[in-house]
Amino acid sequence: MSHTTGKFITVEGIEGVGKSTNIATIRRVLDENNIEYVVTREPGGTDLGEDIRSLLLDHKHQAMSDDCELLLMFASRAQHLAQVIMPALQCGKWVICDRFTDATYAYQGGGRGIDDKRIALLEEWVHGNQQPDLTFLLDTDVATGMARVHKRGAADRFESEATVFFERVRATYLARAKANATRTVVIDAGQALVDVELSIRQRLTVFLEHCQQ
Ligand code: Z5A
Repeated sequence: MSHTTGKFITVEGIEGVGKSTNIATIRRVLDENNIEYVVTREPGGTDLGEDIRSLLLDHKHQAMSDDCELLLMFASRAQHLAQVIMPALQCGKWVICDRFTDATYAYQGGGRGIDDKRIALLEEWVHGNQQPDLTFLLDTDVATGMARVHKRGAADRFESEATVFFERVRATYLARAKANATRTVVIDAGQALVDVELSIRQRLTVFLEHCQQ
């Protein structure tokens, strides 16, 4: 989102890769650099978006069609952009967002099989060419991610998908990272947490130096 003063950082990956855990590292680095930021997530991030999130994750809605799921993701995103993301960036704050449109390509595109062209239409409608400035894709094998999540307890509607679904999601994320290499940093999230944190810190420091030039 280059016309704004704040920077937009997204964190992506399959479930259990450590997105929430590692957002704490990003926060620490921004705090050390006296940068004001907001932390938010998708689906969600607003009262309305959190209600949409509940619909999306609830097992009650097993019959939800793939198109309905896709449209709800973008409905939540439209509200999030209008109410949280754009106002923050426009007043110079940075935004750290747990998932954004890369997740839609990965889950609704790769996972569910919706054609990328249809997702691109909604992307263009909802946020045009306004893209994250920096994306951390935390990547590890599906078994590792799932084992971490399953320790936590009851699975939601997405977490109950089969391994093959998450294999497709992961492959789509990696393909998108290659196609968007200027903004995407792939981090090996299978490493010990201390090493993941170090990798993120190093890459974010490089990004900060670049922003100050
Ligand atoms: N979704 C979608 O389909 N389309 C879209 O466009 C968007 C989203 C935006 C909700 O997302 C669902 O929405 C998501 C995709 C879909 N469903 N799935 N699956 P979410 O981000 O809220 O849900 P999630 O991916 O399940 O998040 P999560 O379970 O909270 O995972 P996480 O944030 O990546 O992991 P974590 O909570 O930081 O860590 C999990 C555990 O692993 C925790 O105990 C950590 O201490 C541990 N951990 C983390 N890193 C390590 C390392 N390196 N070593 C050992 N242990 C670790």
